[in-house]
Amino acid sequence: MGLTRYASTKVGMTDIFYVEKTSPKDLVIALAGNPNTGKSTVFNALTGLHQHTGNWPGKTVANARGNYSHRDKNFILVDLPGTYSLLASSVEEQIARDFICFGRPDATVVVADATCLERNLNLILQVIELTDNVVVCVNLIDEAKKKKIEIDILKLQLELGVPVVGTAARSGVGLKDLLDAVYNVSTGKVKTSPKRVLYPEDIESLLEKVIPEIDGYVNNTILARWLALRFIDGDKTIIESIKNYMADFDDTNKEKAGGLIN
Ligand SMILES: Nc1nc2c(ncn2[C@@H]2O[C@H](COP(=O)(O)OP(=O)(O)O)[C@@H](O)[C@H]2O)c(=O)[nH]1
Ligand SMILES: [Mg+2]
Repeated sequence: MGLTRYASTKVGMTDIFYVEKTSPKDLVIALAGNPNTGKSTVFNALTGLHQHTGNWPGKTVANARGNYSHRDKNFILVDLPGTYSLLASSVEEQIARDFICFGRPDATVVVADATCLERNLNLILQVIELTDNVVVCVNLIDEAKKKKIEIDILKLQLELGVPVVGTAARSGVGLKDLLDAVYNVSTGKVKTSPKRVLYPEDIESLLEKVIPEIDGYVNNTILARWLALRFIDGDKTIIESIKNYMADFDDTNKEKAGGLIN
């Protein structure tokens, strides 16, 4: 029966992903990015005074959530810890990964630094590997301009297959376009076609064997591929997260998943 219950409601998730909504129609947006890309600046510009901060449950990592409205919708923005990757090698990376993976936000915005885009692409590609609903916010375009760096936003959008918006968040430039892009992706008005990394043949053929083992329990082919990649990678933290966050993943399945890793 897979994870239908989990996927269609948020029942069964532990506190860490609990996002309080004022209406079931509220949309949850995750804000990811490398440290110092302007994530908090974007967060503050969009949510203003409508925010609250604390720690992630059980962790000493800061957690900020806030609300904003755009057109006919209310959005809840969750500021994830700044990370360079989602490979869960630190508690920050694990929170960011698990929120995107198991918290199932309606869209994820990846804030990137226009002055060193290449370094930021690592995280962007990892997020795209995990979910379709991604908007890339290339921030600090004012700084890039000063350094004579020009970003071809449309080309980047074509290459990635998800909407890309250029912003200078500190001065509010491009935020309206960002709001529109987030609205369109999270409401499904715009369908993305993310370009996913294709791995060497030996890995792809392993994936073909592992994915069907997982498919029955994960009602989402992207997630199945991503989980299979983690299993092949030998990532044991993902087993812990599955046990914690996938309510319908019963003991037999957990053992099976554990077996795949060994
Ligand atoms: N010039 C410029 N500075 C920015 C912009 N966005 C953020 N900053 C500055 O970059 C620094 C890091 O921003 P912050 O929002 O704290 O980054 P975070 O670590 O990703 O949350 C701060 O000094 C911001 O004022 C921008 O678009 N242009
Ligand atoms: Mg910050």
